[in-house]
Amino acid sequence: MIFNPEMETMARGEMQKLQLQRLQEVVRRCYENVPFHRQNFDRAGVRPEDVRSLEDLQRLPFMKKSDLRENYPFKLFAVDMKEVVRIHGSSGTKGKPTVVGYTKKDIENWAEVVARAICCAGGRPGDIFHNAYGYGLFTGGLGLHYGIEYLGATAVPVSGGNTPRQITLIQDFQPRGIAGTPSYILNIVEEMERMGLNPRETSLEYGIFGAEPWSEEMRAQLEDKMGIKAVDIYGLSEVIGPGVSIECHEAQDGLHIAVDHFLAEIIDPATGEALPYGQEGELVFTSLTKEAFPVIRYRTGDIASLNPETCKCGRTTIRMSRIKGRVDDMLIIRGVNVFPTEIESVLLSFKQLAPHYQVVIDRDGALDRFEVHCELTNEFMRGIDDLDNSESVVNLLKEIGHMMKNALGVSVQLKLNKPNTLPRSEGKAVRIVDYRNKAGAVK
Ligand code: DLL
Repeated sequence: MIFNPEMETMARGEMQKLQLQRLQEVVRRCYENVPFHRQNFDRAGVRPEDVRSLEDLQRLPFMKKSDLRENYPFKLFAVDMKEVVRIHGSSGTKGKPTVVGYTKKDIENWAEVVARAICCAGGRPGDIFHNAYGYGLFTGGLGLHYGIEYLGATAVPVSGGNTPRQITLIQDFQPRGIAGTPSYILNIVEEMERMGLNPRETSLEYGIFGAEPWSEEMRAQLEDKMGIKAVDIYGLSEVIGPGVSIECHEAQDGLHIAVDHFLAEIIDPATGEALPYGQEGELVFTSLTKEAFPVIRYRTGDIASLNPETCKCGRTTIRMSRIKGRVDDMLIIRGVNVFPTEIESVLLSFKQLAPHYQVVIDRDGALDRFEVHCELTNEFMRGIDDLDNSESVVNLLKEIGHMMKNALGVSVQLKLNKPNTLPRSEGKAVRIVDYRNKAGAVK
């Protein structure tokens, strides 16, 4: 089911006309109402009337996360505070949180794009929907929640954590759909297995997973263990929250962007130059309809590429690839660029390993030392008393090391741990632990 066929299947030329009209309006509103934007435009020597075509977008200056911090909390809002009905933000692990605001209309648009997203994933009105995203300042919980209601489905607002209760509610309420971070959903699956339940035997048919990078191999494991279709949902609070883009259950091949609300570009992160379709680079978004907190050319820090081809599901919307990782999370191991998702792809192709891992970085004299910590499965551990002196462990280490070297182009130090030793997440998983600057620091 396509929730909003008019927007989701509009001919490309028509959509571009609508985008241009909305772009011109948002640029004018930003220039007139937000001193930051006016100064940013003036510095770049452009004025709102210079935007005459979609290509002119490239003349406009970028916005970065630091602009949000410098204008904390409300200085980037483009409407009077009386019109702001909700605030969300990021957790702010690196200093002040970043804060975003919504008008009534923004909340309605957001609910609509999330309703579209749920349909894209295979959901429909009347579904019972288990929402395991955290409720609070984080956009995941409330973002999904309003979309579920807008669709005419039933929201179960369980939030993250208290895993045994989640399992009871799944058994008792019989939901068709579930949402959460892939790492937390795996946690639920593991707990079910520990309780002697078969996660394939629930009522669940589809899962909407995102808010953190994850790999095709992780999808295969989740689909197999749960007997569901798993799709990738993307979004960020600065742009709106979840629902900026999502895969369709028919193709599971790229995430459909809600292009009537969000204009995407890919740029070279080093030079800021726009890159053509198909080429990988940093995703940049311009919000076309947001009232309280519009963004113009916001640099997300996320690495992806764009694909303009019409999808087999019938949607004409531009699709983005799965996020490879964040620019900040790219590891440079002896000169080779490596994203944690690439490490994940290799680890999850070994059935002897559980789908949990962390990359630990430390200083070794003048050099950085990278260690990939992973966990063995209970099945593999049966019959092994001493991890350090087991021939099958030594052989497995060799095999993984070999495959890592082939896939990444560099060898990494591997550390195999006993089952259930690495930390489990209730929200976004911590994949990189960086001890180089501070003891115990987490990236
Ligand atoms: O994570 C919004 C969200 C909630 C998306 C629920 C999907 C589902 P923030 O907390 O602002 O917002 O974090 C945004 O998370 O810039 C990406 O780096 C990362 N991210 C979000 N979705 C994905 C995804 C929410 N599907 C940041 N794949 C973004 C990879 C993702 N990374």
